[in-house]
Amino acid sequence: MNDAAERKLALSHLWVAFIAFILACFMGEYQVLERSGFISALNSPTIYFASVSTHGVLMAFVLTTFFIMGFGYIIATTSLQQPVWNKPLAWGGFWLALTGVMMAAIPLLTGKASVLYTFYPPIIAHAAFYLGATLLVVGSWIWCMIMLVMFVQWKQTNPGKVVPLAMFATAMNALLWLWTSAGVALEILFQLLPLSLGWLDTVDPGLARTLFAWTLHPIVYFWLIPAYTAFYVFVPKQAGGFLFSDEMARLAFVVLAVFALPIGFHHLYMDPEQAKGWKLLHGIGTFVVAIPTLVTGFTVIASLEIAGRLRGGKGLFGWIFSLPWTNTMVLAVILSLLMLIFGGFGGIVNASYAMNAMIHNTAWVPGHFHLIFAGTTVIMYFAIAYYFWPILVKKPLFSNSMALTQLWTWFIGMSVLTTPWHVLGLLGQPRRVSTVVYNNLLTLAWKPYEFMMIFGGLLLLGSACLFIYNLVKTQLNSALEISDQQIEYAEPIHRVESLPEWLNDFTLWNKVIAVLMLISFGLPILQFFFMDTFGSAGWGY
Ligand code: HAS
Ligand code: CU
Repeated sequence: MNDAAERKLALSHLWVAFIAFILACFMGEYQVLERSGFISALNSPTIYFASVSTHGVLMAFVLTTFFIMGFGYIIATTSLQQPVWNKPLAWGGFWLALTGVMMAAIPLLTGKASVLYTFYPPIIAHAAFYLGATLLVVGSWIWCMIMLVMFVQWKQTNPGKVVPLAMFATAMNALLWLWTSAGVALEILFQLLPLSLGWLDTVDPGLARTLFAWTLHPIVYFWLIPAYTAFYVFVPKQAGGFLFSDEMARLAFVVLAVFALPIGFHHLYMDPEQAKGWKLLHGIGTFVVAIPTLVTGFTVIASLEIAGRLRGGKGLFGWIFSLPWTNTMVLAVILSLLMLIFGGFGGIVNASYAMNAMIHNTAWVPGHFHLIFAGTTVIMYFAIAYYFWPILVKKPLFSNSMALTQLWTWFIGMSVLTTPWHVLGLLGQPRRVSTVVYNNLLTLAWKPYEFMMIFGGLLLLGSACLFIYNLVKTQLNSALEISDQQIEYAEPIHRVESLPEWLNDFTLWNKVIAVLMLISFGLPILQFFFMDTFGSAGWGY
């Protein structure tokens, strides 16, 4: 990246993401302390719910959206070798999204939007929260448009050529996000915002939850795709080898996008508003969307094996030890995959209709998503940042060993935090409680696990501080600038000379998504308009 303006654009996005992240980490540690009940001076459900709502919004919406936008600008310019299309518009998207975040922050921090990151009605927040969320989404739509325009422009100037894998995945993610965010946009526009402004007296929470489910599943793949992109396009090269299969990677991204969208009802298995047939249909789709993750695991491990053997590793497992474990990208992918084993296993339990009854709305669920999002996914955000920072600020990384310590402590901290969380869920602890004020044998059995979670949280907080410290020190380093470092993309072991259009373009897939969405959400949403359902008045704010 030689253009200073483009580096500034990417850095600004990434800094907003990481500032949101570090603030949210402090809140996370406060929350485990508060919930444990060990420090009775804290004991304020009001502060707890304001904090947990802000933590969730910062992590799930601000860290992710800004990170993905910054990541996208870097991928698009470096893989396509063309400048960002319409930079003023890109900055417009940035400022719009940031204004949205600031706007939502006021009600969040003053306890007027303690509605958690899923903001299910009938609890209702101050209108500024919904307006802020809307601006954040609209800002991200601008990014989507820029990604898709750059994708199309490149294809027009390079007819018949294969779109670089990194850009294929990023543009796919932009398309996925446009579809994904439509559900929550409809919910906010037609239900939550009018209700919070007093223009409506009641809303149908069943419809709201259905619209939110439209967004809630694919959004997790929107967060995940940059991590998988790094798995495929950076890891093999950093490990000293080749990508096992470029085509397999594309297929994984296609299946992720196409099947992530029509399957939100596994979040509603225990809800009454949808019939069981629809839930079963979405349940089957949920298992289908686990397949690209299995394919990804296979391809990435195969790529690592190629690298390990090229580096002299022998035997069935010897190649693992000859991998460059001191390379941040390689260490991160290993730790990420390890967390994916149990995080993914938890996901399969959740997705199994009958077993969902056992864990739904228990502490198991935050255990699942902290492990697979904050673990598997975010550890790759760190590795990407460590890789990009020297290129963006043109200075060497302040400390590689500190980065390695940070990745290990994040992994250990996340394991120490989420293992007890899963157990607590199985012991029947509900999710989303601020504290337990009564003592009986059941709740007393929760105590040791909550105690462990405080340590997990502390390790994570320390790790997060190391991460930010390393980036700041890198940027403020007065050492000589390095000017020649460029982003290096992995080569596939078999060069791809040409591809069928369906692996090089989205037109077909966009149509397939439209049909699948119509099938899986058409009637389930329409029913609310021809059945008499009860409305519910908003409460809270
Ligand atoms: Fe999930 C709830 C099902 C993946 C995030 N999920 C959530 C929520 C979030 C979330 C945020 O079906 C909470 C929403 C809320 O607040 O209510 N999830 C799944 C399934 C998958 C899955 C089936 N989730 C994710 C990812 C997330 C995420 C990814 C974020 C990034 N999830 C559910 C369900 C619920 C749910 C239900 C609702 C629960 C309820 O009742 O409320 C799958 O995509 C997972 C597939 C993964 C695998 C793992 C394969 C393992 C591999 C590793 C191999 C590594 C090796 C080690 C061998 C099947 C590939 C190699 C080692 C070396 C040294 C080289
Ligand atoms: Cu889901």
